[in-house]
This record gives sequence, structure tokens and C-alpha cells, in this order.
Amino acid sequence: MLVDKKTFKNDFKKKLMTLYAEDIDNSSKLHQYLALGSLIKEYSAQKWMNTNNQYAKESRKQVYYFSMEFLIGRLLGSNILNLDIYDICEEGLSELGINLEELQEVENDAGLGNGGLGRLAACFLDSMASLGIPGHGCGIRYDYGLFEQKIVDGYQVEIPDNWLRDGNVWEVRREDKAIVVKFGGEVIQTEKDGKLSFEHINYESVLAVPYDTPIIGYKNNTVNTMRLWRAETIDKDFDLESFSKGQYSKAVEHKYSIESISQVLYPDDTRIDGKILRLKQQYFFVSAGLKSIIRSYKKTGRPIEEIHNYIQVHINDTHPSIAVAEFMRILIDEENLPWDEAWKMTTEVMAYTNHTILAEALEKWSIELFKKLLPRVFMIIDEINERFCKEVFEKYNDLEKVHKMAIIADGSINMAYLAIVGSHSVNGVAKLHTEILKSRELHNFYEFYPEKFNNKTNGITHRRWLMKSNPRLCELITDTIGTKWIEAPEKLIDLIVYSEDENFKNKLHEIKQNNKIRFAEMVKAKYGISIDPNSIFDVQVKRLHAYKRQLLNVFNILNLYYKLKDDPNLDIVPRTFFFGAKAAPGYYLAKRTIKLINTVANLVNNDTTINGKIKVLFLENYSVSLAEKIIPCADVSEQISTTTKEASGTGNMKFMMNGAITIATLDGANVEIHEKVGDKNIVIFGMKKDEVMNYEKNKNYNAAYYYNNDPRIKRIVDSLIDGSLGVPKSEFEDIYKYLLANNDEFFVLKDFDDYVEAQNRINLLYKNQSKWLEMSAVNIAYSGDFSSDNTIKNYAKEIWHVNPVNIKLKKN
Ligand code: 26V
Repeated sequence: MLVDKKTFKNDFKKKLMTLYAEDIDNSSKLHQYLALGSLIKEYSAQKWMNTNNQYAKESRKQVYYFSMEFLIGRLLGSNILNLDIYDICEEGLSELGINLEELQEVENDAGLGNGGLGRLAACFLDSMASLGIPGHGCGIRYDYGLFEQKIVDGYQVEIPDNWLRDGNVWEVRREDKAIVVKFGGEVIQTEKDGKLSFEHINYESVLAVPYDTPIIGYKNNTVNTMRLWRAETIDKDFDLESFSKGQYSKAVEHKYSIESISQVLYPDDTRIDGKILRLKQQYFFVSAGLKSIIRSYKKTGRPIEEIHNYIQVHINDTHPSIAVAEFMRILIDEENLPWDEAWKMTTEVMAYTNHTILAEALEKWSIELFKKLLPRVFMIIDEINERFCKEVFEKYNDLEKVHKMAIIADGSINMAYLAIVGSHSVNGVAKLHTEILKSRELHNFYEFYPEKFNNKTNGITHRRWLMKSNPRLCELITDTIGTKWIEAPEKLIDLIVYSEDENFKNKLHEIKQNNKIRFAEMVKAKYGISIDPNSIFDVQVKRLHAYKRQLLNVFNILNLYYKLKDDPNLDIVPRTFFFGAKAAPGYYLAKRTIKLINTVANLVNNDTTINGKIKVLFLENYSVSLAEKIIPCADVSEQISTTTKEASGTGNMKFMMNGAITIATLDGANVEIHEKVGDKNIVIFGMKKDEVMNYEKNKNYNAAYYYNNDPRIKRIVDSLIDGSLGVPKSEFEDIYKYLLANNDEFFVLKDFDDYVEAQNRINLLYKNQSKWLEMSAVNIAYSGDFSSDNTIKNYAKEIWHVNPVNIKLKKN
């Protein structure tokens, strides 16, 4: 055992004293949290050091997961859980009069990500450490994470997320490991003994300072590292030249312009705007990350020519795809390797995951902008492109094809193509998504490199999303099937035999009810709204995006509302609809949708004639920590994206694991959830992939048809502009136009009827509690296959070719 209760209590009191010269009675919750965090970090320090030493000593192959986003959330609870001292801490603190759960609430979420992609990276880190796989995160230490959302008068207002205001107990600043990253300047080409060499001059240097956070494995001795880079000026605070000339404001400006690189996470995950600052961010962390990896590899004394046998660099979406060119640059310019050898090594090191097929989000950079910022890297991409185009031409003898597949074409650089050409593996994130990539979006590349393409269905860490977020359900599971599922989540399947056991189902019901009651109390305290814990908790929490179709959900609510107005005695189970969603600050339609949800909430919640049968709640500031609270309460999980548009989804898996019933289109990983649980245990509706693709191909969808022929739709859509929602008529005019004049890009009106019908099925199913609980149990039983442990095992075996390392705990 890491520590016993008595020692823990003493250690904690001592920490509080040494850090703040305070005892428990005189310390704030913040100080208690910080003292506890710092103690927990101390408890993991020995393991962290051992892990690093053992990896180096045994020359283990390491994986570096490069990602612009790590949506970590809070670490206190999960670190304590993974160190296997949860009970000791909870009891010990309680004996000191401190509530561990309350202390966890003090921690600011590390919200360094937009949504699914960043959260996936965080789950992967947890799984790699817990499986003993030598895998580390590499990213940016943003001063500000994803904005905090306030709802003012129904509108979203964005507030900077100053997550570091109270300090960050988990990180270690390692100034001694800083790296210089070079921007701008010119390249001079010289020839010596028939060999070309390139000198980069007049560049601007930026200092990248790493901040390391321990990633603690579950009940093992592995502690991996998440290394995030912060941009600083080399001369510390000022541009000394300007300073000494008395140009003080210029001196400070320089500092700010450099620090701006790691200042804030881009909050728009819907479209690329080609801003130079984002390209700077990308090159900044990629260059710093690769240089530091190569530096530590060289310390082992092995030749650079073998590095590809010892490292893997994973490119999380195209954002870090510049790694392909930067790695080449380092091997060629700094390590003097010939092109062909460097290229072979690069492609063996790099692997790329695609996370979206939405054209707006596929990254392209203008050649002009790129060249100016990164002249030498551009030359390398140009050469990669030349050679690749030649290969394509040799194979097909088809210039049009070459043009279509070129990395550089029509004035811009296609980063996805660079990533594909420069990697040995290209994967999608769910079966359907990978199929679409192969057959459509990346079809040409699939034909050219069939061996590179593979699927890795996403997953979620069951430690955070079940053990930590739903402890009572865990207890029930363990009481029922023992503890094996904790190390091997696929063993949750043993629950299947209990899905018809009334005693088990009653307990399952009681746990869900308790979670709901607690949440209702929180809602009452925070929003002053009473919600009925006996109502169906119907939850849609995710980024706000037209393709995710929060609008469809709202339309069903309005339909129900109008039905209740017409017939207040309508026989439905009371339902509470929860929404949580942040809209990109520049995404106009998404912001209007938030206002619409709040307007409908206002209307419905204050209408006493419907007897409180439905309520609508918009949960402000949806975040990892809020997700951990709402997901265990959900009865119904809304996964209603337009088929083909959601690459995978991971919220769907979290809800399933907590026993919610999914109402879903056959999109992303919903398809695989459906495959596992079968028709009877999920409610599927909506257009299938071929239907959507046909409409898109033939351009023959006609939204107006549904408006004109379905009186329910007409009434709902008209209410957007006729004042019946109690707001000025202009408020939702643009949503109205989007649906009719712009022909409803994501088929909300087309799928409406089927969705309403599916919601009716949910209503009926819920009435049969015994059946409902059986479905819930079946979902939990099959959810183990969606643990990210499973996903990571597949990445390790099939992409990275890396093995777990058994870290020995020896005291130095
Ligand atoms: C895209 C962009 C584009 C412009 C600039 C900023 C920015 C930031 C993030 C993104 C990522 C969009 C892709 C994404 O988040 N995909 C989601 O990945 C999840 C994990 O694989 C998956 O479950 C979701 O279905 C997918 O939408």
C-alpha cells in the first residue's frame, strides 16, 4: 500500500502547514485542495521517476501522442483513484472534518480542448498509463482553455477561462529542458562537395518551456508524462535591444507577441479560418516536441538511424501533421541524413488519425502564409509533394488524378494529405467513419495505399466515466460480478445474466434515482428550478453544431408541448430535457439555437397548464466535470446526428456505460453500440447512410415538402417567426430561413416524423420499468467493449507495435 490512513492524515496536516503555515481549522478549501493535490503528486513522484528511468534504461519504444487539445478535466479524483488510495483519503479527510468530494469541486477543470477530439486524447493517456504502455502526451499549455459559458437572457456569453488563476498543483515546469523554436527568416542554400546544405538565417527565436504533468496508471507503477509547451521570450521578459534603447512599449509588445502563441485555445472546431497564429501554435509545439524527443533518444547513445525502432509519433487529426515535415527537416538538416533514409524513418515513425469528414474542418494552409512563417519547412513539403506526385503519375499516368491528390495544389497545402503520405497508418475512429473515408473522402489515397488504412473505434476510460463518476453503480457491479471488470472492462458482460434479475434491477433503479435526486437538488440550488426526479431524464450534451441536430430535439419538445396544450391529459411519462452545449463564438446559427433552447425552456417551464409534464433545462458551461455529474443521471441518451456526419461520438459510450438508453441514428459508433446491444436495447430512427448520401449526390432533398405536408412541422417552424414563442419575431428568423430558404442542410425536417415516433417508443418502453431496467443492464453489460483500454490495446498492437512495460517499484 502506498500509504496508510494514519500516515496520510499526518502527511496532509504537515503539507498544509509547510505550504501555508495553517492548520485545518484556519485553512480555506482552496488551500486544503492545493495541499492535498501537492501531497498526491508527491506520492506519485517516486513512480514517475522510476518509470522514466526504466523506459530509458531498457530503451523501450515510446509513443508520443501529439495533440493540440487535451481535455483533461479535473485530476484530483482520478489521481487518487488510480493510486488506489481513494478510501484512505476519503476516510482520513473525513476524520479531519473535510469532505473529499467538496475539495474536488475546488479544482478548476483543465479545459484544454474543444470537445470529443481533446477528450479522446485525455482518455487515451489514462488508458496508456493504466495498461503500462510507454505513451506520453505532447501539446500546448494554454494560459486560457475553452471559454467559460454564461447564459445571459438566454444568450451565450463567453468569458475567458483563467484556469491557472489558483496555480496548477499537478504540473512541473522544466526550464532546464526548454527548446528554441525558429520562425520566419530566410533559407540560404549552399553546395559543398556536391552536397546541398541549407542555412536558416534571420529567424525569430521563441523559447518553448515544457510543463510536465504526471499521468498516473491505475493500480500499477506506471506514471507517464503529459508534456505541454509554453511560449516565452528567450531573454525572459523583454526585447532587450528595444529596452536598452528606451523603447519600453516596444520591448513589452515583443514579449506579448511571443507569449500569445500559447495564450489561448482556438474555440472554433467547426471551420478553419487560416489564421497565422494557429499555424504558429502548431509548429511551435510540434517542433519543440520532436526536438525534445530526439534529444532524449540521443542520450541513450543509440545512433539516430535507429530512432524509428524506438519512437512512434501519433498525429491527432491534422493539427500536428506538420510533424512529418519537421521530422524530415531535423533528420536532414541537423542530423545530416540523406533524403531517402530520412523519409523511410519518418513514415515508420508517424501515424495519423482522422476525426472528421466535414469539409469545413479539413485543414489547408495558404502557401504564401506558410512560406513566410516556415520557409525551410515549406521547402521540405514541396519536395515531399514533388516526389509523391511523381509516384502517382507513374502509377496512373493521369494528370487529373495527380492534381486531385497533390499535397500542394491551388495555392494551398492540404494537411490531411501530408499526414497520409508521411505516415505508415491512417485510421478512422469508428467502422462507419473508416468506411466512408475509404470509399469517399480519401478514396484515392485508399487505392494508392490500401495497407495504411485501418479502423480504431474510439473508447472512453471506464475509470473516470464509471468508477469515478458513478461509485454506487460500481459497487453494485462489483457486488454482483466481482472485481474482474475493473482490470478487464469487457468482463462487464457477466452482468448480462442479471439483466433479468429483479433484485439486481431494483438496485440499479435505486442508484439511478439517487443520482437523479442529487442532481435535482443541485439544479434547484443553482438555477432555482424544480425538476421531478421521477421524470425521464433525457440528455443531449455535446458541442452545439448543426449536424448534431439539437434543433431536432427542440422540435420534438415543441411538438410535445403543443400536443399537451391541445390535450393537457395526454398520457406521457413526465420528462425533463437537458441540454448542455457550447457554441463556437463565431458560429451564428449555433448561438441562435442556444437562444431557441432557452426560449422554449422559458415557455414550457412557466406554463402551468401542462401540469409540469415536461421541463427543459439548459445547463450552463458544459464541461468534463459537469459531464461527470449529469451522465450518471441520464435515462435517455440523445445521439441524433445526421447519419454520416458524426465520425464516432464518445458521449454515446459514456451514457451507455452508465445505463442510459440511447435514441440514435445509425451514425458513428452508434452503429457499433447497436450491433452489440441489438435492436431491442436501443431506439434507432432516421435516415440510413445510403439515403443521406443519395440525397447529397442527387441534390434532390426538398425541405419545403415536409413543411407543407406535415402540419406539426408547419406549426413548429412557423412558431419561429410568428411571435408565439414570446420573443420578437426577428429572433429566430435566420433559423427559419436556414430550414426553408437554405433547404435544411442536415435533414431535420426529413427525420422529424421518425424521431417523434422513436420518442414515443421511449415513452412506452419507460412505462414498463422492468423492461427498461433490463435494457439498461444490457447496455452496461456491453459497454466494456467501448473502454479506451480496448481501443489502446489495438493501437499498440496494430499501429505502434509497442508493448507494455512492467515498472518495478524500487525505492532509490
Ligand atoms: C477542428 C478544428 C478546425 C478548425 C480549427 C479548430 C479546430 C479544432 C478542432 C477540430 C476538431 C474537429 C474534429 C473533431 O473534434 N472530431 C470529433 O472527434 C471525436 C473523437 O474522435 C469524435 O468522437 C467525434 O465524432 C468527432 O466529431
